[in-house]
Amino acid sequence: MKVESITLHRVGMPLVRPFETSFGRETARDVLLVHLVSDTGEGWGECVAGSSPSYSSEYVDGCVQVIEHHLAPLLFRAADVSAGSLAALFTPVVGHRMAKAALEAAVLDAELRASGTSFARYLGAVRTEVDCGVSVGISTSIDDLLDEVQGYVDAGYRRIKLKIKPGWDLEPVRRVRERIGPDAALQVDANTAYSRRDIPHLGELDPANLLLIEQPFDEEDIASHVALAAAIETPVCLDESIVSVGVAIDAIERGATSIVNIKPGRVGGYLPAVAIHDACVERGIPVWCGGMLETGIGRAMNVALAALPGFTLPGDTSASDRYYAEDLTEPFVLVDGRLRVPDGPGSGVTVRTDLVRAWALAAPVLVRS
Ligand code: SMG
Ligand code: MG
Repeated sequence: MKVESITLHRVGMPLVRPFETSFGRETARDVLLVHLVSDTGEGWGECVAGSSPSYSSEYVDGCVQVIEHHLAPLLFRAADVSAGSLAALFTPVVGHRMAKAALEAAVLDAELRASGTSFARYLGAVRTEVDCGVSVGISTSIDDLLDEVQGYVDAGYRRIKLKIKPGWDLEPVRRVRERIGPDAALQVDANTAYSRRDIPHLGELDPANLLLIEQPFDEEDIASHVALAAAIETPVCLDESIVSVGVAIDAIERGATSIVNIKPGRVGGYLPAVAIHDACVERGIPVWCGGMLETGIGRAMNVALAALPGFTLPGDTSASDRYYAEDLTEPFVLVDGRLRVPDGPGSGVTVRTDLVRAWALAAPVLVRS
């Protein structure tokens, strides 16, 4: 395809309840959307970067800059753009994977809509619905946490993930385990809040019989994760550290991670995500699909990815109403703890441009060749 224009929309999505992690508290999702128009049609992509560089070094203002001034010009200059050609096309820009992933999603959506193919079919999905988990933020009290968890259990979620940080770990985990019973799937996510000297403390989570502990240490500190994995029974799962297939293979071969969280936005797109999936399957490493509070646009694509064969654990692919009273597309609804994989062309969902306009945080930025 020949890319004709890219419009960047910045939308403020009110959250149904605040979401708190070890690095901060969000009450709204400041989301960047990419609308791409080409000679064969149009496509939408969603950027997972946050409004500040706290989960990752990338953030929304930076993504707008790098897309407008560095990545979009590469797309306009190319005579023929396809999703498969983007890795090579984008090599002049180092890093900025979340910005690249947002463009890749829009290119893929346009390309697949034009050919009448769904994301699921294109990526290699083997399921028509996926098991869903839910990520539960740090709460104001253990009683409030137990109420929130009970609500998700009642809604049918097949796995609970608790956000933890120093001072909010052993006791909340013990109480939730007591509440949901010994067989319910439970895991924790520290978002890099601990350091190597906390290894004995994290070992005290072992009696909770968790599915995994996600990213306790700094994203660049693979060695401490190797030490942790050797010291505790709970499987260690990397999230922030896994930015490429090369890092994934390195972390697996060094014993830092025995399960991998795959987030397309963090690794530069759906094609790199599939490459990591394939590398994990080859090495017998289970994967699951992470979440970044996506609107229906990113959620549709994540659900398609989560239908690949190596995604054997429930992902953070919750229903729309986990975060949003109204979604930017038709809502994703949990049925028996699962979401249906969209099967229409492209992402298979329709963007509600009235809401994109109504919730705009800034004037759209139109970039053209
Ligand atoms: O989409 O349900 C979701 C979010 C799941 O916990 C979640 N994501 O580290 O895995 C993670 C966090 C990062 C999001 S904070 C912006
Ligand atoms: Mg995580």
